[in-house]
Amino acid sequence: MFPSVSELQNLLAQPRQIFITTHHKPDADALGSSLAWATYLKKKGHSVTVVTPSDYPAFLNWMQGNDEVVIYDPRQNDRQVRDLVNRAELLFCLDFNCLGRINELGEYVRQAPGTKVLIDHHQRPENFADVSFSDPKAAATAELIFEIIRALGDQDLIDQGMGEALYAGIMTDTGSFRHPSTSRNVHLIIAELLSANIDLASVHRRIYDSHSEIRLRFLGYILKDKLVVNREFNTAYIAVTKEELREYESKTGDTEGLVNYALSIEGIVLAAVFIDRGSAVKISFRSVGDFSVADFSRNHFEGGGHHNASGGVSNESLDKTVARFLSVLPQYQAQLVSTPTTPVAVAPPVA
Ligand SMILES: [Mn+2]
Repeated sequence: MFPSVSELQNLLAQPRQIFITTHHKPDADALGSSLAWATYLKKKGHSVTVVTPSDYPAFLNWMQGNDEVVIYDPRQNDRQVRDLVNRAELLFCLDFNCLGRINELGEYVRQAPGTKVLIDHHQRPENFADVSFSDPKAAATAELIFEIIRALGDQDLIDQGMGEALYAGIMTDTGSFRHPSTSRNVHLIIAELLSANIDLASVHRRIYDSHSEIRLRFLGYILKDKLVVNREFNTAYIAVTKEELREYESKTGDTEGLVNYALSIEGIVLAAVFIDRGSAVKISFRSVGDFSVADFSRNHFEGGGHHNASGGVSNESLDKTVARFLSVLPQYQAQLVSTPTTPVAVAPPVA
C-alpha cells in the first residue's frame, strides 16, 4: 500500500530512540494513534516517548500509555523536551500536516537531527518529513497506524489497549462511523480490532458520556441562547466569549463537538464555532457535501484540514471575526444554497 513501508522497516531494524508527537490539543485520533504506535514500537524493542504540545481533555486519559505522556509546557519542561527531540533518532509526527500545529515544538522538530516520519490524513502536508505516510482519503490517522502495523507484518501485536486507542481515533474522526470517509476498509479494520477484544461500548461511554454536569449546562445555554441560524446562507454558527468560558468553568475539550450541533440542523450546509481564547479566536468549521471548509478556512482564516471538517484562527476580536465571517458568506451563497445536504459518497481509499 505505502511505498515507504520498506523504508520504515529499515529505519526500525534496530532498537531506536523514538520521539512521537501530535497536534496541539490532541483529540482521540491524535492521542490514540500516538499511544497505540508507541506501544507497538516498545513491543519491538524501541525506547519511546510521546510528547504532546499541550494538554488534552480528561475524557482521553484512560488510554493505555497515557501515564507516560509528557505534556510539553514551555515554562515547566522545555529543557527536558528539547533534549528528547535532539536525542531522538526517529521523530514520528502523527495526525497533523504542518509544524505550526505543534506550537513551539515545531521549530525544535524542524531542526532536530533525527529522521522525521509523518503519518497523517490532513490535506496538503507541509514538506518537512524525510519519510511520509500521508493519505487524505484515510478516515483517521488511527486507520493509517493500523495499516502500517499490518503492512509491517505485526497485526498480531495489536492488543486490547492499542485496539481501543485506535478504535477511539477512528470512531471520533468518522463522527461515529457516519462521515463519508467511513469506507468499507474502515469497517473491516474495526472487525479486525474486535478480534483484539476491544470493548466498543466502554470506549464510546468513556469518550461521549463522561461530561461534568456544568459542561452539559454550558451546552444547554449555548444551544438555547448562542446558536445563530442564517437560512439565507444555510449556515449556523456559535460564538463563545471568554466570560462564558469562565462562567461555565470550561476545561480543555468542553467546546469540542459544539460545531456538530450547529451542523445537525436540517438544511444547514456550513457550521462554524468561534471560541475566544484570549490570545486568539479559535474556529471550527464543518460542512456537508461538496462545500469545502478546508478551502474556506485556508482562504479566510489561516487554517485548513479536511474537506468537511477544518479549523482556523483569527487574531481579531471575537466580534470582528464573526463580522468578517458573515461578510465573506455572500461570495459562497450560490454554493451554499445549492449544496444537497445529503452527503455525497467519496471513493474508498485504495487499501
Ligand atoms: Mn485525525
